[in-house]
Amino acid sequence: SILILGACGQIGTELTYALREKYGDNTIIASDIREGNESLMDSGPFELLDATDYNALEEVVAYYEISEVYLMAAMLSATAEKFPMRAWNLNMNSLFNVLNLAKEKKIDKVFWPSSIAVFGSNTPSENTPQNTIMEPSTVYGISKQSGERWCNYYFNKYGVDVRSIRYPGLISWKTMPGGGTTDYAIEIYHKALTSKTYTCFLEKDTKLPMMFMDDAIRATLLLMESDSEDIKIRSSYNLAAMSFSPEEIADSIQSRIPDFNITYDPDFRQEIADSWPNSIDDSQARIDWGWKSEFDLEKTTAEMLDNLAK
Ligand code: VAH
Repeated sequence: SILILGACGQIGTELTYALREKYGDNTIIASDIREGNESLMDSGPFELLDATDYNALEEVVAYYEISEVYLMAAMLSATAEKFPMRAWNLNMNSLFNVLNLAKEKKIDKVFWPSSIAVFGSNTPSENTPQNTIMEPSTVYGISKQSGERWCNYYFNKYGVDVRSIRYPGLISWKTMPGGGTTDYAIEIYHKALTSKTYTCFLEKDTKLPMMFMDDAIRATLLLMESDSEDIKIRSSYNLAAMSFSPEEIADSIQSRIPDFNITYDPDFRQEIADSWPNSIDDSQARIDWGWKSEFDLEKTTAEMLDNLAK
């Protein structure tokens, strides 16, 4: 069976739903440091679990005969800047726990999310290549870059089947966002429907790589179901769908809600966003395991407004 760590998070929640849909509710064990929303808690087995506690993790893996782990527990970019050592501890020790379980052959396969946050201000910012300069300037980015190096090491040294994707900013409606710099692209839809106005914490021309959650979940399952020998990258794959600025997402909302308006009041997250690329080259993922995005900004706005309006 499959264990999801951080199952109550933005990606974890949707991965849990998708995996339960595909493989059956009782083969997917959701876990997190806290309980999740009702529909998650009602949809199958759940364990309260601290991903940094190796012994507790080992017990759950043995009890449920886990063969695959999706490690979705982490502290994201904005929050990590406020608590650097807590972020490093959570992001890295949870990864070491899962990689070591795989090294000890207690599990067979690992998914671990990286991020466009591994890139820094001197990385080529347009169509950022799979292999390029990476000098991340955020705690979160440093933890993701280091995590990628460890994944690659465990694959090369111990044959651990760990697979990873550098997610862009993810847009979803099933959960509230938590501590990300790209969260403005979620909050803006909620505000468009409730108060028809949004004060954006990034400048209007801050272009960032983004993706609708359905694309991200489909990519994750596609990667995890691919043959191991097709996976040439064991650090983490670039993945892309679209790039837009706050001004552009506001325009796409105004085309459906004409009287929606946006103002800009940048905060500390501007500096984080400025260090990240504008767009990503994901040709290696397309070649190695047939990736192709399906949601552009217009489709994303339609999905977000339709589902949030219900
Ligand atoms: C964050 N949503 O903002 C995450 C993601 C690329 C952004 O890593 O920290």
